[in-house]
Amino acid sequence: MSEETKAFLEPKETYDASQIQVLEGLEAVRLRPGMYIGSTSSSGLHHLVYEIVDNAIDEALAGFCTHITVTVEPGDVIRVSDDGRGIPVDVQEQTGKPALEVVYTVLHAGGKFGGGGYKVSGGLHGVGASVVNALSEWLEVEVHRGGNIYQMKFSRGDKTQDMKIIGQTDRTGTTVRFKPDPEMFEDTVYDYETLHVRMREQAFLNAGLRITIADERPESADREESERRDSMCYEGGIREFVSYLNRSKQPLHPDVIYVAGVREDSEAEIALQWNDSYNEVIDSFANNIHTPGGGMHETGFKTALTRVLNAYGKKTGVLKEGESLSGEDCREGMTAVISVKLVNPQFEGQTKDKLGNSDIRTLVDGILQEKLTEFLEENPAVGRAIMDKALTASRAREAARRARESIRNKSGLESGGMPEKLQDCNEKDPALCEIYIVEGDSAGGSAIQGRDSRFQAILSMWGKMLNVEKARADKIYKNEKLQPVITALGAGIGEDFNLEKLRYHKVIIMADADVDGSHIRTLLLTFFFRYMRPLIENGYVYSAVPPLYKLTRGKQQRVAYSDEERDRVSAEMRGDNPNAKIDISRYKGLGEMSKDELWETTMDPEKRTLRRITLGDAIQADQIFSLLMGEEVEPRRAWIETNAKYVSNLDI
Ligand code: 28F
Repeated sequence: MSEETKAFLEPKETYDASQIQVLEGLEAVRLRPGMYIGSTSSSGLHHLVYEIVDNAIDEALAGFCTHITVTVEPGDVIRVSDDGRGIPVDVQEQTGKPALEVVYTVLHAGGKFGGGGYKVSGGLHGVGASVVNALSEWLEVEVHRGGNIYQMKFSRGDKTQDMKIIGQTDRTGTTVRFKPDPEMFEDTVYDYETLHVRMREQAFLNAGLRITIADERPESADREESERRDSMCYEGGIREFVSYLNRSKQPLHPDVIYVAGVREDSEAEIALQWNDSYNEVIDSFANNIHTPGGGMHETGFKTALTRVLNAYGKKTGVLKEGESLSGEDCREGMTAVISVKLVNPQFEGQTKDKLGNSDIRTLVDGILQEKLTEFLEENPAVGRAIMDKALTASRAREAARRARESIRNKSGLESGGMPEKLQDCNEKDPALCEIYIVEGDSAGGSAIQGRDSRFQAILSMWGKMLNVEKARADKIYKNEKLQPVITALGAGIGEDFNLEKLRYHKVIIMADADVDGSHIRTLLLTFFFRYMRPLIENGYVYSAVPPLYKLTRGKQQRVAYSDEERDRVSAEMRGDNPNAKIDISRYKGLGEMSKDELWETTMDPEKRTLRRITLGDAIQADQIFSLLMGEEVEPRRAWIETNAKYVSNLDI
């Protein structure tokens, strides 16, 4: 052991008060992991990676790191590497320990220490490296700094190897490897696509930073792919983010509009572009943290946008005396990314995904007011295109209002007049009622016979559904396929949507696990997302999970919902008799299940699995939908190609 290493090891022998505190700190993480990473489900598992990457990004924000690499190694071990300055290794006066050790063992002592970066706190974010350490079966960190390579190891948060020098180097940077603790997580398998989406988002938000992600796991039964690798670097930052979000749409003006500004310790940047679709997409971030709940930055953006466009319309004479555009008119077909950086972000709401700092509203409003006005004056052709879009939107909204009114009046007259395709339940209390929206008449038939009619209603849907993307709101309200859904749910639509009138507190989509099934699911989710969003936000939408396999041994029958379960159940049924013949058949669709099978496997509240649809699922469906229905051929072809593999996997 070198003298230098010895010097580092020296103080740790003293078991002082601060060390006791450290132990208590990480113990708390293992006792209540959800408090620190949200959950111990797959989302929490992925969160571990984001925590480590966040630290590397802070080093990039401070101006010292240009490349971050995230690798999924065999066995779902994660390796994250950066080319920053390397975490400091000198012994700290207060603790008597190397800074590196403190970063990995003291709660809330992550890399959030100013130094040019922004303090990121609140919500689940920035809880730091020590939380990842506490929740890892093992973790090792290697720092290249000052010519030396330092290494340190831990297990479940406890140090298993003191920091030592293991070699020499001519570069600087930090590398962390960890294996999430299977004792702490329900599932320890990483999903490459989930990590990819997140890393791409971070690359867009940090212009010029390169993030590489690689999958080194061998291919598995569930995953055909191995050795995937994606390297992302966007010099244009959020401008390119907007182009990316609009990739399957027709833009109404060639260049993405970009405005930015700074005030005191806060800064904001906004990129936006209109396309010929009817929906608005606003993705907002505070300190690189996604805020799907919106908040002050979005409010400032919306108010200023409406004000600027109205003023511009008046000034150019496009808007006549007494005419005005609503906020929604202005945002129809608009895709925007708002990214703000501030010192003390307040994340509010139940899911802590809403920014509460009101001075940010003023900042965003001010920047947009000044810079967008200027932009429109300098780019009259773009201004004209935006005004045309907003005016058409305004007229269509008026037509939709009239159509909606006629729906409202009708349902008032034929009070309770329910659609023909609805087999309602007897119970009337919405909290106790469920509605299954079933694809196909034969599946619908089995569901009607198999259900518990006391509280389960069935609505069959069949045939090709309306293309929600291309249709205007007024057409959607009158559409014959969607009308029964609207009427059966009873809560109205769009601006009229009223959760209190909802007739069922479980809206369950039951569709096959094939291409047609996923098509109908995507359509319905997109429809709910765009026109009944509170339904999803309040957790009322579910997906039924029908089994994939039927296993038969003599008179004994079981079902399995995944390949893994099929193998497990088959082994169980075989028991000690290795020669037993087990017949395994694959369910081709809901339609081929008997009413009893359907009830037992998919509808009986005692036995079934329901998957609650999250806003994230719906946003994804909405994106896939735009891609499938949009004008652009190339992204659509790419999606079908990628998913064809998935589909053929399913059909084996
Ligand atoms: C793979 C994950 O965690 N990278 C990091 C740094 C660099 C510094 C730092 C981090 C200083 C005293 C806490 C270096 N030189 N990648 C990473 N790179 N943290 S985390 O400082 C942390 C504080 O204790 C760093 C000078 N200043 C800061």
